[in-house]
Amino acid sequence: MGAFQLTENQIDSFKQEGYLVLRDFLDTSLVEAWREQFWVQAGGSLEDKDSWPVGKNIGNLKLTPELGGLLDVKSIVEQLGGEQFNGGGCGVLIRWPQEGHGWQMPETGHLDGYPGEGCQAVLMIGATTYLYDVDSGGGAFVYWPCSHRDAHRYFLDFPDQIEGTFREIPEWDEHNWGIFQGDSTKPPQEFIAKAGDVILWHGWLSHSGSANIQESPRIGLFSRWTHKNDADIRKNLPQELWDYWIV
Ligand SMILES: O=C(O)CCC(=O)C(=O)O
Ligand SMILES: [Fe+2]
Repeated sequence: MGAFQLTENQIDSFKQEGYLVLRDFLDTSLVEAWREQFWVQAGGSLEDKDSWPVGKNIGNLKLTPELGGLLDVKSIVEQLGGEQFNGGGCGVLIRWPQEGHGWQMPETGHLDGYPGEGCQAVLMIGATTYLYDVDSGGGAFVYWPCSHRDAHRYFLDFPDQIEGTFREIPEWDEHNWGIFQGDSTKPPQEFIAKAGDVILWHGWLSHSGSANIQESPRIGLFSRWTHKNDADIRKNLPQELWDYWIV
């Protein structure tokens, strides 16, 4: 059997909404192998809450094989970017339970690709999965459907702000990342998912972490891709949102 490919409908939905959820995408055996590596490197065990390294800096965890290096994931990224996308390196982001806290949907998200938000580059696409099931209020990845189109419009209006100088404009003080949310943006959604479900998200999709008031740690794996010609893209922003893609 060949590597995984998205259907036309899935591609259309990704383009329209800026994200695509792939349920039950990863093998259970892979997720189990990652869990084992996670607890060895982080210290502790899921069963013993007192052993959790909450608040400790557990350094850069490295779970292999990396999410972005999996054949099926690479195959999708190639299907969308035609070998022009670089990356796939994977970060592990943990949201330990904060029981007793209230839960609120975050008010605004952010775009990755700016210092303090991961890599410094125009992000093309991200992929996220969890090592354990995440229910509502369980520290889910939160995203604003269709907001990639508003971010695109924003950058076409203010191309020099692609470098991150939007943080120096007066509107930033009041609206913060909300400046990227316009008429297309839909209300935020939590990525509520089983371990091994995957969400693909466009690099300009506003997103955020959220508080975990459930009992299980939210252990998220994040892979991100930039474009091989990132420097050119900054100088020539895509006039059509999909200019640097092959879909
Ligand atoms: O933890 C999350 O769900 C989101 C994290 C995030 O957006 C980031 O690290 O860029
Ligand atoms: Fe982010």
